[in-house]
Amino acid sequence: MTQRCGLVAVIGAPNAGKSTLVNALVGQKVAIVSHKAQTTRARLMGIALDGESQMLLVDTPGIFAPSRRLDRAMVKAAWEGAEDADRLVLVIDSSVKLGSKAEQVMAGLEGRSEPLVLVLNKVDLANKGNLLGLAQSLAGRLEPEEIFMVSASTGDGVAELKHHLAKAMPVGPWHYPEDQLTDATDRMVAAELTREQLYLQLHAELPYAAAVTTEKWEDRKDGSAVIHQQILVERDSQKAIVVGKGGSRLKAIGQAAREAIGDHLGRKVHLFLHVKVAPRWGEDRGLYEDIGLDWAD
Ligand SMILES: Nc1nc2c(ncn2[C@@H]2O[C@H](COP(=O)(O)OP(=O)(O)OP(=O)(O)O)[C@@H](O)[C@H]2O)c(=O)[nH]1
Ligand SMILES: [Mg+2]
Repeated sequence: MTQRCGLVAVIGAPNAGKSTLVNALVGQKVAIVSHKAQTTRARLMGIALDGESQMLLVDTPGIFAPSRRLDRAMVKAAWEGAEDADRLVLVIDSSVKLGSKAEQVMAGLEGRSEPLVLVLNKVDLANKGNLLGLAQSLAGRLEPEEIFMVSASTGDGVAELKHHLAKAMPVGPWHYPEDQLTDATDRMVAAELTREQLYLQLHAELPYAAAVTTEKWEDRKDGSAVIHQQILVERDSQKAIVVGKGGSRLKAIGQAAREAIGDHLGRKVHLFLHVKVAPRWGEDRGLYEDIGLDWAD
């Protein structure tokens, strides 16, 4: 059997469904997903197999106009993740009008030499007439090698996309064992799964002001894991919201995160969350490393 292995960069505006698509291609949840824009922060790789091909799928943060240092680091991670990819997959949310953010990403693609695959996502929500119009206008503009209409949520069209990418990968040995699904460590995935709950359970801007790190991890003889995580927020008032009345919100976040981490690890988890006010966590160099981002000047 001739093995193939290559890098596929998944790029697009915030909320287009990049992480959902990476999970669908991998066949298991490796990247966190929420209805809020800018959920993904660091570059994360999902590893998908199809026949003799191993595809290293780089899930990137949605690319947008950066203001904070954290935002700059996210944009940097997104474009660096796309460097030297064997294929660029541009994900467009076909259920909404093309916005300025999608335009920005397309402008950033100009002059790039990597072959482009266009994915019109969320077809389950899209109007069929608009979809064809969108496909036509983007085909003329971007000249992709192929266009796929998919629903990353329902899985519609995902297998066809996967076969196409698999065939496009260069011949070469697999880089990872066949049962490995991501390059992220369990500590990182565990912190991400807790952060996902902040996005799902807290309103408005709060999740953007928060970070999660795994502080301590102990594997017990009985097979369970004892995990201590810190939730960093910028202000006392935010801490009060995360903790909730009588600790109720933090308890709900902890319960859902514990289940998600347990599912990911396939064993029992004891999760301890601690909320800490760190007004300048966004300027803490060490923390960037913890969450998998390079420092941006
Ligand atoms: N109906 C529908 N919803 C989808 C589809 N794909 C993604 N979504 C939803 O769209 C929202 C954003 O999905 P994500 O995968 O987090 O999007 P993203 O592009 O990774 O976003 P950022 O990480 O913020 O850049 C979530 O609520 C998903 O459940 C789809 O095909 N159909
Ligand atoms: Mg994402």
